[in-house]
Amino acid sequence: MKAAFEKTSGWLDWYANPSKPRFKLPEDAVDAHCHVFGPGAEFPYAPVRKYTPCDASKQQLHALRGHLGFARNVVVQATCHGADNRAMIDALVHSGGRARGVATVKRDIGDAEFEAMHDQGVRGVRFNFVRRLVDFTPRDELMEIAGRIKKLGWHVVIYFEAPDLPELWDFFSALPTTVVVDHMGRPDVSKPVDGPEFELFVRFMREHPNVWCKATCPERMSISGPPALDGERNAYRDVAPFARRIVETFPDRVLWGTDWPHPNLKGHMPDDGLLVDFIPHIAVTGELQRKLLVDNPLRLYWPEERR
Ligand code: 0GY
Repeated sequence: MKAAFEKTSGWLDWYANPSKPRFKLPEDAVDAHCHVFGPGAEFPYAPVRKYTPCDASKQQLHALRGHLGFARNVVVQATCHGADNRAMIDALVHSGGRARGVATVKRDIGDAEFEAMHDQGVRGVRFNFVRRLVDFTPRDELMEIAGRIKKLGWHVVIYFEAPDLPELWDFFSALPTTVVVDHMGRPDVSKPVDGPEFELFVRFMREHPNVWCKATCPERMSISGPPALDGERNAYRDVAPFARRIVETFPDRVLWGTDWPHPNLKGHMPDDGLLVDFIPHIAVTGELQRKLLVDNPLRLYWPEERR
């Protein structure tokens, strides 16, 4: 197993030998937010990018899936590859049907390319509003893309940070598709879970039944951080109330993913086994876990298999 996780050096490397989670994932669980990087020699990084990752290949992603106990992946295009989706699509087409994807596209994309992507397993596009990751894209361009992907039955994934929600609210409200929010809209977890900032996000979901949310990335938001090296596996406690609130309020519109290989992360690299052990702290019943990990992602990404 060790060789499968062997990594390149350079930028803050992903955690090489993740522990085995104690939490046993339900059968057919989906890691609904993860990435591949390169390998750069085969799939070069975008000439204009905000960070350069170390390589993280499809084989390594597939090995991690098995190690943690997931059955499937949703591979999300990362900004370091820009709108060149080849590495992500390569991971889909070599997954034996166990991966679906979310792409980044530009306005000039042709219908034939959209259709080819659909056949390869893409089911959504990602609009990124995080200023440290991307330059500004005009809203009319994004709205035009959203209108086109609606016809394919795809959804829009949005990534933004909590202070920007008021300004983006109207644009998000006008999106004509299912909309999936990355990482709970990046709340500041030093603020109260029932304070005005997170209340606004909860209201946003409540008022928009087409909006889903990934209860992901505690490692990016946590101030308390991972556990000390004392065998304690209850990590990222300060994020749990936020994720738990979303999972319990909107149980049919939440997803979960590892975010492996954790792009652009400063500070510490999470042990993906520990991240999986975070799940029962945010989805505390078997039914909530099953919705979060199996029913919801299958409904969104593999609707043809709906049981
Ligand atoms: C994430 C988070 C980040 C990066 C990206 O596409 C990306 O580069 O998504 C981040 O830096 O917060 O979702 O993986």
